Amino acid sequence: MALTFSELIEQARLAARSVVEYGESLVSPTVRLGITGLSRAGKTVFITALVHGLVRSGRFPVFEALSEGRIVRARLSPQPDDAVPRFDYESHLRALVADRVWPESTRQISELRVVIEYQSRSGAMRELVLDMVDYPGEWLLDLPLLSKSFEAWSAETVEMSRREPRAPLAAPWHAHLATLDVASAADERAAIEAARLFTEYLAACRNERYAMSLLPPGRFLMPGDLAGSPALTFAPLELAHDGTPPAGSLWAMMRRRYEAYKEVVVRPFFRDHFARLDRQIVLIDALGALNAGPDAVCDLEETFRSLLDCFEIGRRTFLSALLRPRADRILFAATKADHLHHTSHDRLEALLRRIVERAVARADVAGAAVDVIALAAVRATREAEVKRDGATLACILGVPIAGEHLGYTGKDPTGKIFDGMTEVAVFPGELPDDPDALFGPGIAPFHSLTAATTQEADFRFVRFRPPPVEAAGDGGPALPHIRLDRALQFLIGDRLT
Ligand SMILES: Nc1nc2c(ncn2[C@@H]2O[C@H](COP(=O)(O)OP(=O)(O)O)[C@@H](O)[C@H]2O)c(=O)[nH]1
Ligand SMILES: [Mg+2]
Repeated sequence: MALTFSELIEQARLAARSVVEYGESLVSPTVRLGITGLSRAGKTVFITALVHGLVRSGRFPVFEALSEGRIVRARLSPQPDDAVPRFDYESHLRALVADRVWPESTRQISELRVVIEYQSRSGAMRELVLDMVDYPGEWLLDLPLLSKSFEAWSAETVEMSRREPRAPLAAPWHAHLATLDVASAADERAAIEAARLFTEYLAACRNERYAMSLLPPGRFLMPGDLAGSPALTFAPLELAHDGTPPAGSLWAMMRRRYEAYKEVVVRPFFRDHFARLDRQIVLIDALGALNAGPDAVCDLEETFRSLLDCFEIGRRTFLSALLRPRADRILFAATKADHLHHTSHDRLEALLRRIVERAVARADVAGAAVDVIALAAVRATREAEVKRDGATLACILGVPIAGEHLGYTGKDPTGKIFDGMTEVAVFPGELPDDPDALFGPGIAPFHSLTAATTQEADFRFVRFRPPPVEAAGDGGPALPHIRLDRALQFLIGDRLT
């Protein structure tokens, strides 16, 4: 791929910064860990629980440096980038522990630095600086746009919106699209209306009933500080052919704004954040997709392919210019595993592995170690066996959030509404032994809660309140979790030996 002049400048800049950061990392070894995932995947909860566990020495038996007693202390420290908001650890922790509510959702990038003082295996005292960068997965999924023309993106987006289950959700936008003459004079009102209807279509796909994942451009759903800006006032067009738009036409305007979006939004994100990450964890709410149904699970698979493309783009385009290889470990994590009985945790992991493996087979992530895990950063449930009609069901116990119900009330008038105080036992369903049972043409799709009544659905996932905090020996209160220590070991364990 030939590089343009501005791309060459950018590579030079990246390389220069890389040299500076490399020099700094010799003085104090640093790991920049990216934490990403679509909105509500569990990023905020993950970082809060991870930092809490490090700072207060949580129960992390699989995290070797801690279980071997080599971590002397972990402390928060001022972050390196002044222009990035700080991750509000203290408020999030207070919500979880003191109020037993989930932290408020954030819609921005943020950063937090933890310094880990430890003893190396050889006995020397050392420090590892861990910089955590929390950024929306929606922004990551924009990276493939960098190498896509407006015309190609339009064709692809319109085509996808004509497929089930997206088509009915796209109807109002399609109706408007049909009235547009792409060669006519550029009209700001038409652009605003098209962008509004297109954004509404994306938001409808994202709604938990459908839980679609692959919905670029990411800033349309996660605008950050760009809401209302002209760089976001565009939409795909129905174009008969490739080629050059007539000067002054609607087509020309939309194309210019699409290119502006890439220049002012996507490229700086890539350069200032993504290209600097050493390690990456991608959080996925696979249970949300299961709740929504087979279409959402298939969509998740396509999303993975796109995600891995992003990592590939990162490597192919910039690797040569960098001193040290970036993102040499990538962990895909299915979150909220506490919604399942432990008998299904391995199956959830197998399901994720199955999705990721197909995507890895197509992407070139050579040089990066990729793994998958099913975890719960904060475990909100306990387990219990419940006898019903002579059978024993593997259930979970927890306090559902006030207002939660099993099944959508419209379809299930008997669906009970929870009060937020009472502990209940729920049979969440069992994941199949063979993940293939959930995929593919010719395979009977499973019944989702969205489409079926509570009794018919194969899976029932309700949201629980955070757990009461257990008192731990000396390190203060510890938050229960599932496999958080394994994630930590994979992500930074090798840097603490
Ligand atoms: N039971 C349980 N729920 C979780 C966990 N992590 C996240 N959640 C739920 O998912 C929601 C979104 O999590 P959050 O961390 O804010 O997602 P973000 O948008 O990716 O930062 C929370 O409000 C919780 O309801 C977990 O470990 N266990
Ligand atoms: Mg968040």
